[in-house]
Amino acid sequence: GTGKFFVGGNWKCNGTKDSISTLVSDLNSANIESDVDVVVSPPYLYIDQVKSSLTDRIEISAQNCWVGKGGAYTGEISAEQLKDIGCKWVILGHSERRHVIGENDEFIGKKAAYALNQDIKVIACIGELLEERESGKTFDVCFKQLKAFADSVPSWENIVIAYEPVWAIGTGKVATPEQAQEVHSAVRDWLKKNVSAEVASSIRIIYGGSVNGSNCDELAKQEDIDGFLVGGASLKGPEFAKIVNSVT
Ligand code: G2H
Repeated sequence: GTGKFFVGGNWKCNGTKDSISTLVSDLNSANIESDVDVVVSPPYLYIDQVKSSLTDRIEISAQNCWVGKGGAYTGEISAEQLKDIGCKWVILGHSERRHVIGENDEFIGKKAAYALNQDIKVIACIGELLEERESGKTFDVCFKQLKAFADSVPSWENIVIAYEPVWAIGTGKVATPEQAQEVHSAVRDWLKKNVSAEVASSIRIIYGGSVNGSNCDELAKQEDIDGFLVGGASLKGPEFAKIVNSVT
């Protein structure tokens, strides 16, 4: 890829005030290469704590947001509120929200459009289930998910695409560098045909799914892998820093 290397840490529903304070101080003291964008995504409740203690070198993302303007939506958090608290990014379409919570393509596309309109940048996740891969549907599924974003977003300028094969998430079964590269390259090709050559060549396509300190270097060497979205391994400061520094 051509964009700046991008590494996100998705903390998911993990952490306490104490464990997050330790993680933040590990991140603050880590040596981070200059040529990489780094973002961490704490649970909503801890964003303010992280924002007030973490180095500005690392930006903050939410893991979700409401689909429109805030109001009578019990339990939800709006893009306006994320912006208010200094959060620059939001992860949308993560497989856990698609497959555990039940969000569909259209709803996720609307969320992306609304967040972008509020100046929140989007980490747009796509990826196939194991049975979809095994029945040869990987590209169909990823392209359908991409199309839902394409149909609703005003521009791709503030979007990073995360390819996260569901069978590789939290399972320890990382995609091989070749498997990831194959999909990343197909995604870029889809964007070229369906959006524009400019977007296809400039957008960052990052890989997620059991990335760790031992497999990051091989993955990072692939031509179309522009960074990572890291779950489990992002909860350990030194290991996350190693992944951030796998920029080639
Ligand atoms: C994929 C990834 C981070 P993990 O969900 O988004 O998690 O690295 O734990 O597989």
